[in-house]
Amino acid sequence: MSTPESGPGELRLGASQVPTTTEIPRGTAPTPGVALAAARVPGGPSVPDAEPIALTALIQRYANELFTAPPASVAPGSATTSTAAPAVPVGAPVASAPLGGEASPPTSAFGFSDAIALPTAPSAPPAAAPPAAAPPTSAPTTPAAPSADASPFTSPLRFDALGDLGALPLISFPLLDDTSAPALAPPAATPAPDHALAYELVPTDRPSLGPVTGTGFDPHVLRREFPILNERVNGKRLVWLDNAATTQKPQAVIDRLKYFYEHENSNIHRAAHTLAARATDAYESARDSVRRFINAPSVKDIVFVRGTTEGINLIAQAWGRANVKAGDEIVITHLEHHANIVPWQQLCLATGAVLKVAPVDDDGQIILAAYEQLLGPKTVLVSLTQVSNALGTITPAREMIEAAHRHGAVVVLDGAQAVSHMPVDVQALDCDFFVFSGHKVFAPTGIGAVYGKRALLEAMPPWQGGGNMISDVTFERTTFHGPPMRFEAGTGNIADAVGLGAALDWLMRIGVANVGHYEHELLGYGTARLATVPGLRMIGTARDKAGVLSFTLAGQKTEQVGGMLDQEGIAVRSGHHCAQPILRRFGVEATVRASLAPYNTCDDLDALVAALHRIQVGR
Ligand code: C6P
Repeated sequence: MSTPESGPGELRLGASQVPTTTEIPRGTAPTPGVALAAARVPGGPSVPDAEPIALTALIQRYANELFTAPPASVAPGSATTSTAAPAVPVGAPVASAPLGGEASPPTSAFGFSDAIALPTAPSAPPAAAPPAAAPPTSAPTTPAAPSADASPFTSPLRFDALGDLGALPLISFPLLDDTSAPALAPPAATPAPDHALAYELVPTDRPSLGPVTGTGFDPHVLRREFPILNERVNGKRLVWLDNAATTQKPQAVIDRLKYFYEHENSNIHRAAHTLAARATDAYESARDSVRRFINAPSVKDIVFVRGTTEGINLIAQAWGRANVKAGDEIVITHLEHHANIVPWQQLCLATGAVLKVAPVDDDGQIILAAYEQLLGPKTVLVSLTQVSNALGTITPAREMIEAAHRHGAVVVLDGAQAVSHMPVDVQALDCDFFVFSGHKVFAPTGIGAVYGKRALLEAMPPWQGGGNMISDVTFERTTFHGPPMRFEAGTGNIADAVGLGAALDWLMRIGVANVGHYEHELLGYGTARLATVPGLRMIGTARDKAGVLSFTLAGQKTEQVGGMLDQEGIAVRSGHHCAQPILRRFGVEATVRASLAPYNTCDDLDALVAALHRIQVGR
């Protein structure tokens, strides 16, 4: 295909120019283990907010007593491997060191408790938790025998006591730097299903496609973990090809949510009772799953948000407002989802900065030379997608980040469409921020994460104010926690964060690289089969693509095609995919988009192609 060297588009959005719409010219060329129930002072005073200094002194005194007290008892059989830290049963409430001769209430293994304000303390720890039902596991054949107290889903991580809290080290405790954390032990009660084993040696049903077996992966086995795939829609087998919009959830995630609500549900970081400790452990354990999934250096670098949209808005508001000024330049690409356009436009409008757009060629690939020409001394930020949701293009993110860094710009990587298709290593990519949504990677909706380099996060002001993110509030002033809590104001989506952790653990067990290899085969198969449909135009023909087959059908409206496919039980998305600029780059307002996940098979694509043939011949 031809590759026009069209010039870069440029949006000038000075504060005085406030367009209601933005036009981009067509063809322009995207102490370990110590449970800090210390804050709870048996019989202690309730402390009014207006006395922060007295409160600080009080807490510091009790905290000091706590940390000179003997460590909590070591639970036999604990999964904890550290010799430095007293072991705590996974997910179980932690018996804290006695204060004043009385046992403190159970506290999260992560050391969160802000029970200071409670006027009285129980004279003994609460009764043991009711016996937990045998927890569900993602592998029905796996024995599951948790102890009554131990959530099978939490990991024995620890929070540092009184680390670098700064102003008021009383209530919550900084996340351990993972390099010093005890090695993670898999939850003893739920050995991971051995996907590699399960998927070995299963012959593909399309041998001509190449060896699916070579990936050690069988989609037919994987499908059994997704109950929704047994649904019938309009009397037909459900063919779910709308994965770029949202992925389906494996049994492991469904079970994890159920377990949370049946055994752990509580608010987190802020109570002295057993369920708060369980919920806090589950939530913080999920944060560590995110860290491992994207290879971030520390859990301190992971902020939970609602999803990619909220994550990018967080960066635009918190980092952007503090660092972008009139005349600065922000570079995005023509491939971006609206979530990676609009927040930057808003920032430009507020600050007088200028938005620039890196062009793509006729295959939907970034024109690197044109991108590099956009970079200069005024470039303060580059924000790009790793995979286009509308075309499937995989951008040369590493190269683009490197180029941006040569000009001193900060780089945001939108990983929404990447995380389910390819391994992500934020340290190898060297992006400054990375954002993704859980629901696109087999986790629930309403939860996602922002990774940020530590120095950037620490220098950023909070973007929302409220509970959970403060270390002290008076009517005169407020001091904030460090990251990540500084950016998690209010009660978050606790259960779904736990579900996200379960989804990522599940995917890591399968191996994202295995998924990527398999989907690559599937994409090639689908592309070839779709080419047989009369009047079909593929939109997005990049050399490197992931997961997306976007097309138009001559003589058919995309929404009608979507409706007709639905009649056949086939779910695709038709429309502009919240990426209008890139579709207009190809002269269309909408496409039909089939998007892939590892549970899709050649049969799914055959069903799609057969239905499209029928549509085109009017049957
Ligand atoms: N794309 C799609 O059907 P949220 O909605 O916050 O989870 O994700 C926003 C987003 C950001 N970037 C990219 C590349 C995306 O694909 C999306 C979401 C969905 O393509 C819903 S519009």
